[in-house]
Amino acid sequence: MILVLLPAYNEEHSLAPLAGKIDTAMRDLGQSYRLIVGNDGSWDGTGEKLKALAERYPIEVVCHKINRGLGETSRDLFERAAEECDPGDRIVRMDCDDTHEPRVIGALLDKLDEGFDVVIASRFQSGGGQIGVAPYRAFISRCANLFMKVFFPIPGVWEYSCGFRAYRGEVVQRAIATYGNNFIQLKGMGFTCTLEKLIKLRLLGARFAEVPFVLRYDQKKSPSKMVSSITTLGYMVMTIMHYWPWGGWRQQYRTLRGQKSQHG
Ligand SMILES: Nc1nc2c(ncn2[C@@H]2O[C@H](COP(=O)(O)OP(=O)(O)O)[C@@H](O)[C@H]2O)c(=O)[nH]1
Ligand SMILES: [Mg+2]
Repeated sequence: MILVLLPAYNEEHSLAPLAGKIDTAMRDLGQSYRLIVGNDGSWDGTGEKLKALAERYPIEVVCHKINRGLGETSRDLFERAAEECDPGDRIVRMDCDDTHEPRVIGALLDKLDEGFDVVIASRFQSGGGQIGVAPYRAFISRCANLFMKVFFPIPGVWEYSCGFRAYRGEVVQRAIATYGNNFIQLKGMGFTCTLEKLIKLRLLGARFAEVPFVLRYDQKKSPSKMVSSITTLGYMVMTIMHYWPWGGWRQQYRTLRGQKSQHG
């Protein structure tokens, strides 16, 4: 079983094409799947669109009446997935804006099967890239990813900011059992949660890999909701929280892992 998590904020135009493409990809792979969509206080036609799509596709909707942001929505989606999945199931998280092509899911799952816990769809692997991204945005994104590579080096990982990833169900369950509400702690910090999940899983000893992926920003049907100021602030706050010498995450969770292994 594959659980596909889709955080959605005003994505009325991309949900139908995306759901159709996910369904085709899953049929091609011979996989059963369920979509869990976080409708985060959308005020366009997202809610009605989801009701109509639920008649054709296996869709569950987690609804926020007011917009709570990507952090809180991701927390709800990952907690729901952890509750619903068996340890051997896989969880895929993608954007809802039709820029993440579902046919990449096959390569993500194949790589998970090689023994990785998290596989990232990466613009920075050979064969990957991006179409339709403005040069300024591409530059900012490259700088942000290099910043993350320097401060949070993870072997095999170059793509930190793209949310299109596959996770082994068991590793997400373990993360939520360990961190509780703090799996995604920086909830009000824009898109920082995408990086925070990687770091928290890294602290648990997860194994990471990437597969090449082309971001199709030329297909984007809604304006970007990325607020670069708050996300940049979030990255800085995260770096401080991680490295803080008196009880920062690195120290705190290293101790926690040590205690767990001592108690078997
Ligand atoms: N639930 C929720 N999802 C959001 C919010 N902001 C953005 N998203 C979703 O998160 C994903 C990433 O946002 P997007 O605008 O595509 O960012 P970009 O691709 O980096 O320009 C999309 O699926 C959005 O619908 C939010 O406030 N709440
Ligand atoms: Mg997007």
